[in-house]
Amino acid sequence: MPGNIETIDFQGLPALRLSTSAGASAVVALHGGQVLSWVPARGRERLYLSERAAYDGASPIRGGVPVCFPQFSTLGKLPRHGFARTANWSVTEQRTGDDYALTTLELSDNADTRALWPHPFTLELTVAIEGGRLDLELEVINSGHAPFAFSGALHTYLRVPEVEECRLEGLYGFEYRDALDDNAIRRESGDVLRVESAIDRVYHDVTRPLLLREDGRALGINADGFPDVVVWNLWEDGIAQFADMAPTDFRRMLCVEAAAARQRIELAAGESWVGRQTLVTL
Ligand code: TA6
Repeated sequence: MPGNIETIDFQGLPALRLSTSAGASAVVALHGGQVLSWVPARGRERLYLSERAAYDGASPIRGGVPVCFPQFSTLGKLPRHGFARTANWSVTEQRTGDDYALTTLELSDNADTRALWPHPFTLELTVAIEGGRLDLELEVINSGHAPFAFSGALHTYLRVPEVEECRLEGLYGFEYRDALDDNAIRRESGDVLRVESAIDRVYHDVTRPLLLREDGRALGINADGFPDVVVWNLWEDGIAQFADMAPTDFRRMLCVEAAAARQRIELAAGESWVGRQTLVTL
């Protein structure tokens, strides 16, 4: 049976469910162009999605892979993480084959976005599943007549059985900004990063694939185009400020984000940029 893509109602919001003959699946909401679920072939759910997430069609959905654009976090005057994750995207492509399923969603400037950020643009997010892989590709197109600069991320919430038993490998030697310590700039000295308290770091110019080991499994986390990697877990004290997360949810998630956070990316009129994140079960 070839791959399949169906339109579904996910908690009252329109979404696409992608599935393959090998048993992989993903759910992508049109709200925010947000991947909400990914199950690799012969695997289990690999993305965290809060049971307390809001599906009101206006708020950001807590979990999955929010698209942060044209601003990462509070690095500018826009709402935190920009407006793409709360906008309604449209489906422009759906493709399936014997063992894959792919869809592309699009967001272009409109009166609401221009009121916040006066630039014509188009975003295209392509989501593809095949076997044990999830491929995400974000294309940013400057469709205007003037240059613009943006920051952003694929803000991936990985689902883990117990965050304290996770080991993230590959960040050794990279410089990072510690958002929890007055934005101090440090260098990762360990081969393995373990999360045993709150962490909110932007690792700069990460040129190596990462490996998340947990529960006897490994997940490859590769990025292309995005120069930075953000690692975030808000831990026990921090989670109290999030009404859309259960108090113990910090143990079930770890954000490993493909980001352009340190420096904004400049795009000349008519230019486009592509950033990717690939997750692969090993
Ligand atoms: O990517 C990490 C981060 O910037 C944290 O500082 C925290 O703000 C997190 O994103 C979640 O932001 P949100 O606006 O989704 O609550």
